[in-house]
Amino acid sequence: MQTSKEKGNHVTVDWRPQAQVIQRLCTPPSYSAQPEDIATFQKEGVVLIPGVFTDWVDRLRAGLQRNMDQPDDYAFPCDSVAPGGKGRFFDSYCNWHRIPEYTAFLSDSFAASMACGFMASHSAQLFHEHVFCKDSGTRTATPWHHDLPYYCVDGWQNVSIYISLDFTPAETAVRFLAGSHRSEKLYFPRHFLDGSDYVQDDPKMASVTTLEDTFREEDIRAFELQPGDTLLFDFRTLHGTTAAPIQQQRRAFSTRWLGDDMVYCERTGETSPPLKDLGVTPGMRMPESLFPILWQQACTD
Ligand SMILES: O=C(O)CCC(=O)C(=O)O
Ligand SMILES: [Fe+2]
Repeated sequence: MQTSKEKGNHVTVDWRPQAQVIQRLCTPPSYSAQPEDIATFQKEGVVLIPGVFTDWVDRLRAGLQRNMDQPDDYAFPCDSVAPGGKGRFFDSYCNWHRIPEYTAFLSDSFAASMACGFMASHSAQLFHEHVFCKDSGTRTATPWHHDLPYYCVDGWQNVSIYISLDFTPAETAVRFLAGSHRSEKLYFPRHFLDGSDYVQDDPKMASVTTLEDTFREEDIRAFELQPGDTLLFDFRTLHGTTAAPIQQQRRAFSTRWLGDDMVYCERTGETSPPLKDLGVTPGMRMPESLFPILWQQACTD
């Protein structure tokens, strides 16, 4: 059996945030979502909000640069270009408390409030951040997958807020299968290095690798992205990319959010992030000491 280490992933520093960092977080500002954007997100499982985080692009690029310059100083760096392949496909996650630009984004941007509104939740709990960089020349496709089966959480009220940090033509941007978040099917997670399925012994899960060819063109949502353009998508929405070569570096900063009904669950195999010893049992909310609730909706009823 191949482990995630052989697939480019490695564990470096402890991912756990210190209590002091959580205590220092401020109450972030509030965001007024357009009802039509929420409706698109609920119906399609993805919505593009142009330019909404343009003001954060320079700071997030600086944070990502730290992450990439010294990858082993941060948790879970991963390189997903196969040996001998061109370019670089880097990702890393669970470093929001170590990289000041990421911490500032969570504390001072309206991301938490935005997440709360789109999830139709009373609260927004931070799961983690996840950054991506494909360098020019990279031909490694992001394999089609959805994020929920990678995670040790389950439920319906969730969202990823994915901020593009570079101009990205639609051809190489992450693309989505509209409506797939409602299918109730779960597919095995896949390694980004080679698209192979994780080894999981769950009879309820299927392999998406054989399905890709059946996706209807009219259901694919692919967007050209400017820096600051932001995609909000459900943890269940299938997404991936083509293998078209990257012409110019394309970076992205994503935060993953849990709404009221999201609870800890145990998967039958490896999860990503590989979070251990959380002190909770299946069905419980994720512990706030590690996954802070950054937004609470004012109670109106
Ligand atoms: O940027 C990419 O190619 C992959 C992004 C992705 O899979 C995610 O944000 O969940
Ligand atoms: Fe993903």
